[in-house]
Amino acid sequence: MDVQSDFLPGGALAVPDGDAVIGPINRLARHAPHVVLTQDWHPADHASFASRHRGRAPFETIRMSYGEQVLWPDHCVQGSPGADLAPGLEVARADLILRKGTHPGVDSYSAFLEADGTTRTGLAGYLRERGLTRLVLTGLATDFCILWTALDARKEGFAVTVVEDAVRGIDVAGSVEHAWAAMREAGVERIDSRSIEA
Ligand code: VGL
Ligand code: ZN
Repeated sequence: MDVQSDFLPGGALAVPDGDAVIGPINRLARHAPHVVLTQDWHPADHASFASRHRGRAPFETIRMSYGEQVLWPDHCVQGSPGADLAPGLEVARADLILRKGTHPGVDSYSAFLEADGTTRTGLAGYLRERGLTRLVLTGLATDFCILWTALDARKEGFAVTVVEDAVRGIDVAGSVEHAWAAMREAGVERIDSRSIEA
């Protein structure tokens, strides 16, 4: 999920230690029967950008029509270098690259469902049509994209495992700890990549 330059150290919305996920992800992907990559892919005027809200700063929270929204630095703008998949990420094996967050007025951490709670990305249908039932989630960020995707996947009836050494979090006000608790409660399995690398 979202292993893109803007989320790596030096990027616009750098996740601490974010580049540490690349090695484990590449190793896991070599053994995975199917690989799906996601890309956060915002228009330049995306509503999640603090720069679009007068007097607001990144990491503040505002109310949007669909609920609470954390405001972010401008990041992962469509076609910009920061939106590129990370150099070093082995992408050749991917069956699908899914882009999300493309609607100007709505954020989308989840790869299944946008933050309005109704607009679907089509991923659930894609996975079902291919007969896939078990998801192993890796990438960035634990407390946003991974969390929301894991919870939505559980609601859709998929078995979900998050690989703890192949994810890293942003951590806004304890959000990483909250994310692990919410995922555990939803029946998400948490493992270390070494336990599934044959
Ligand atoms: C994400 C914050 C803003 C993520 C995306 O992919 O976790 N986080 N946009
Ligand atoms: Zn984003």
